[in-house]
Amino acid sequence: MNPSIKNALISVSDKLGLVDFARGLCACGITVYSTGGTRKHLEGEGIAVRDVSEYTGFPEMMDGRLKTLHPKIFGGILCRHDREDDMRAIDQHRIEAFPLVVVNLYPFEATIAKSGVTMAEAIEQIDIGGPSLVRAAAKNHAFTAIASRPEHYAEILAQIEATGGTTLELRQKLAGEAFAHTAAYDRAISDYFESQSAPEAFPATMRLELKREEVLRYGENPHQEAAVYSNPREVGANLVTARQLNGKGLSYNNLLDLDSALAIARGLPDCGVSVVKHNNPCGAASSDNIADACRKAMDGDPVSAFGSVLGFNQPVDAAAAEYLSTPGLFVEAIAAPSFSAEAVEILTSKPKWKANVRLMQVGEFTDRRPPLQTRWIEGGLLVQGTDFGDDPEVEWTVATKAQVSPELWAELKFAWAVCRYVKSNAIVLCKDRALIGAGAGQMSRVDSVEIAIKKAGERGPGSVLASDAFFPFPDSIHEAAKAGVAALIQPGGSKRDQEVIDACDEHGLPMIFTNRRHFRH
Ligand code: 93A
Repeated sequence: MNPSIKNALISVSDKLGLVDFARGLCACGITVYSTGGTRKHLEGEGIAVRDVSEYTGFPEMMDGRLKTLHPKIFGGILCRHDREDDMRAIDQHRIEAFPLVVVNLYPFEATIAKSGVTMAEAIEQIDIGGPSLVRAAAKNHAFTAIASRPEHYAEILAQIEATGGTTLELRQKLAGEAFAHTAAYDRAISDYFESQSAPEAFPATMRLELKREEVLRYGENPHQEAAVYSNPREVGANLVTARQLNGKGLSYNNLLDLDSALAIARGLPDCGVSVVKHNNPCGAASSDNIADACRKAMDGDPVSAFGSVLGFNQPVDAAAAEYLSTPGLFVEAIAAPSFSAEAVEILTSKPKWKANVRLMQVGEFTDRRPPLQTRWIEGGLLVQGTDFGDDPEVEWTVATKAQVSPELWAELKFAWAVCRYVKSNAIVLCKDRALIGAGAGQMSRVDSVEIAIKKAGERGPGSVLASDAFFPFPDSIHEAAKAGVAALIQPGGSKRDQEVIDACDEHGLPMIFTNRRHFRH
C-alpha cells in the first residue's frame, strides 16, 4: 500500500473522464494541484483545485514551456517515503508529497497528422515537463501511482475509495505502461524529425521496418525456409504488392526471376519482353508491337525458354497471349503492367500448364526505383545504390577507326540495355533488337564470349556484341570477328585497351566505349 494519499498532481491535455475522477479524489479528501488549463477546466466544473504556480512560487512562463519543472513538484514525486533523509528534505523545503500523479502529454502525433502544420508548430507540441513527471512518478512507483491514460482512472479511484491508497501491484503495472507511453511518444518525435530532413543515402544507423507478406513454401531449395516482406515505403510497380490474376503463389525463385524479368523489360525500348531463367535473360526483344516482341524474345533461346518467366514493359494483349499458346511453349509466370481481359482468358484456358501460370499485374511503371540494394553477408548488410537508369550516351565514344552507323548504334544500345542484367562476366550477342546469345557468370570473359557465340549459332554473323566490363585481352575480339560479329560495345578502361582497339581495327570492327561498367554479381 502506498502512503494514504493527501495530494494529487493533475496536468493533462486530454481531459476525457477527468472531471468525475477529480471529483472522486476530492470526495476522498485529496487535494488536487493542477497546471493552468487543467485547473481552469476543473474549476469550471466546480472542483476546488490548488494552482501549481501558487504552490511553487513560480509563474508559468514562456508560453507554458515552464509549468511544472520545479523541485517543489519533482521532490514531491521522487521522494522515498521510507527514507528519513528524503522525508526530512521535503519538510525542510516545504515540499508536498504527491503519491498520485495524473498526466497525459501534449498531442504531438495528432498535431503533425494535421495538414499544413509547420515545424515550429510541431515543436511547440513536444511535451517536456509532462514526460518528466510521468517518468519520475513511474521511477518512484514504490510510493507513487502514475495515471498516464484516462483508462487508468477507474481502477485507481476504486482502490483509493476502498483503502485510501493504491497497491504496489497496480503501481508497478502503471509504471510499465507509463514508460512504454513516453518511449512511444519520443519515437513519434524522432520519426517526425527524420521525415523532415532529406534522407541520407547511408545513415549512421538503419532501422528496417518491413512487413511480412507471406511465408513462402521454401527458399531457393526445398530445405531452405523463406518468406517475403514488403517495404511500406516502396511505391510504384513491384511484384510484392502486385495483383495476382492466376496461378499458385509465387515461389522464392519465381519472385527473384520475375523481379529481374521486369527490370530488363522496363529498360527495353518500345514494346519489350524479357525471358528469364535462373535470374539471367535467355531472351529479350523489342518491337513495335508486344506480340512480336514476345515471339522474338522466346526465339532467342527456345530450349532455355522452356519453364521460364517473362517480363513485359507493356500490357499483355490477346495477340501475345495467343502466341504463348503455341504448342510446345511453356512458361511458369508472367509479370506485366497489366493484362487485357482477353489475354487472361486465353492464358488461363487449356493446355494444362496454363491453369497454373502465374499472372502478376504490377501496375504502371514509375521512374522511381528502390534507392538502395541490399545483400546480407555474414555479420552485416551490404548496401548500395541500384544500378538503374539510362547511361548518358553523350559519354560514349567510338574507339576504333571503323565508325558506327545509326542502325548499328541502335543495335548496340539495345545490346547494352540487356547486358547489364546478365551475371558477370556477361557477354550478349543481339540482332534485330533481340538477344540471340548470352554468356553468363563465367570466371573468364573469353569463355562467356564463346558461350554467347555458341548460343547464337548460325545467327551470329551480322550481330552486335556487348560486354558488361572491359576486355582484359584481345582474345575475345578475335573470337567475335571469327563468328561474324559486326560491332562491339563495352565500358573500356583496361590497361590493354590499345591492344583491344588494335584487334578491332585489324578486323575492321567498330567498337564503342561507354565509360560505365555494369557488373552484376
Ligand atoms: O510545456 S511543457 O513541456 N512544460 C512543463 O513544465 C509542463 N508541465 C506539464 N509541458 C508541461 N506539462 C504538460 O502540460 C502536461 O503534460 C499536460 O499535457 C499539459 C497540461 O497543461 P494545462 O494544464 O495548462 O492544460
